[in-house]
Order: sequence, then C-alpha cells, then structure tokens
Amino acid sequence: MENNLDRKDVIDWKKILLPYEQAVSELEMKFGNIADGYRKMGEYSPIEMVYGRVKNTISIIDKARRKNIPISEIEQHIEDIAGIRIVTKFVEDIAKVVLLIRERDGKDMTITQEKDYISNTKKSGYRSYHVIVKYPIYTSLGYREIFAELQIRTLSMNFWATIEHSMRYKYSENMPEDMQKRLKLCAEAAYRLDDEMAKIRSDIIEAQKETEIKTILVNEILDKISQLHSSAKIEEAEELNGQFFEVYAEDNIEKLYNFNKQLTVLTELYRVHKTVL
Ligand code: 0O2
Repeated sequence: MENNLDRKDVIDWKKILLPYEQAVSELEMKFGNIADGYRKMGEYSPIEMVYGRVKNTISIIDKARRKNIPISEIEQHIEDIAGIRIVTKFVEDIAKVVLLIRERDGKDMTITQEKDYISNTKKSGYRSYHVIVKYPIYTSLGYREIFAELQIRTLSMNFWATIEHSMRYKYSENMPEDMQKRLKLCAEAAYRLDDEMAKIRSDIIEAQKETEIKTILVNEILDKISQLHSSAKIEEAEELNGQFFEVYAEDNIEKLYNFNKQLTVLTELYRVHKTVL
C-alpha cells in the first residue's frame, strides 16, 4: 500500500489545511448561531452544541493508506478532513437538524451524500447521522470548494463515540475482543438512555422553555430598572428593584410577565414625562 504515498513529494500541509480550518470555523459559527437564535426567541433549540475539528495529518495519512488514496488526491477523496459535530439532546431532534441542513442545500453548501448510521448502526455500535457537503470558501489563498462532514448525533451517542474513538486510537486496528465487547455493551446502554430520554422529552422541553422565557424576562426587567437608574430616577429604580426581588422570589412566571408589562408602561411614562419637561 505504501506505493500510493509518493514519499518524495513534500506536502505543504499548512496550505492544504488552511481552507479546512477556515471552513470549520465558519460552519461552527453558522450552526452555533442557529442554536443561539432559537434560545433568544425563548424557543427550544434542536441543536444543543456545535464543535468542529480539522482531521490531523496522522489521521489523514492513515486514512489515505487504508483507502489506497494517493496523497495528492486526498482533497478529492477524503470527505471528512473538515468535521463538524452537531450534538442534540434527543434522537428526534436529529431529523430536525437534518432538515435545517437540507434547507441550505444549493445555497451556502451543497449536499453530496447522507449516511444514516442510526437506522443502520455500525458493527462497532457507532450511531450518528452524517451529511457530507461541498462548501465554498474564500481564503487568503483564493476561492476553493472543499468537502466537509456534518455528524449529527445525540449527547449520548457523542459520549459513546468519543470514548470509543480514543480506545480505537489507543489500540490502532487491534482492539482486544474483550474491549470491543465492553464497548458494545456501552453502546447498548447509550441506546437505552436515548430511548428513556425520548419518553420524557416533552416534559424536559417544557421545563427548558420555561427557564429560557424566565431568563429573557428577568434580563428585560433588570435592563429597564437599570435604564431608569441611569436616567436619574434613582429612588423609583431602587423601589422597583426591591419589588422585582419580591416577585422573583414567588417563582411565578405569570407574575414576572405582569411585572415586566407594568415596568414597560412605567418606563414609557417616565420617558414621555422627560420629553415634555
Ligand atoms: P476520525 O479520527 O474521527 O477522523 P466509507 O468509505 O464511507 O465506508 P469513511 O470515509 O471512513 O468510510 O466514512 P465513515 O465510516 O462514515 O466514517 C467517517 C467518520 O465517522 C470517522 O472518521 C469517524 O469520525 C466517524 N466514525 C465512523 N465509524 C465510527 C466508529 O465506529 N466509531 C467512532 N468513534 N467513530 C466512527 P475516521 O477517519 O474513521 O476517524
């Protein structure tokens, strides 16, 4: 197999990897922003977290050897040099994330392949949904189109894959059978965890939504009180601050909502009063 790697060719890895590094950082930001958008609207986000990595040179060389790919052709044939992990809480959210990606097809990325390792769990126990895209990128080196692999999986699938990956790395191709069996058992436990969580999904989402709405309300209230304070309505602001803590202690979202409404009217009144004077 070694004859596939022309050992005389000196590869400028920095130059090869630069567009992938930039693509990973752009894609992390794009999907991270979607999650932030949901949260800012007080809505449940199907995306829990996003992180990416550029495959390291050792993994690229090993994969090229495994697949008989000449190093000069890695960019055309290795599709996961840029990898983005989009992690969800629940299995059900994976389909929603895939839809979000499909909506972008032909816009800022082009889907070339989808691999469903959730319906078709790998022999190792690996579960994840992969979408391979072509991603256009403008770097200091000019315009390029590169492959990126978006791996969508739950927290539980991600936990298992991360541990299994480090074991695979440790043992290279020769993982002891006993370890393989134990990892399979862990994969089954991860599957059961996803299954149990799915049953209480709606309760969890409801609780999370309430927390997000409460955070938005509290931020708005504190913002209005601080605006009053900085516009010299010191006594009024202090009085309202005290009232806020009383309402907050009651742990009743309806009351917080009404307090915020009253505060909006009050700040508006003070604003009009100030303008008239
Ligand atoms: P790394 O170190 O993460 O970069 P194919 O020709 O499609 O069969 P390919 O290109 O390897 O083979 O695609 P596949 O099987 O979809 O794997 C792509 C990536 O998915 C892997 O990259 C892993 O990141 C992840 N993956 C696939 N199978 C497993 C598994 O059994 N366990 C874990 N932990 N991850 C897996 P690399 O290059 O293998 O590894």
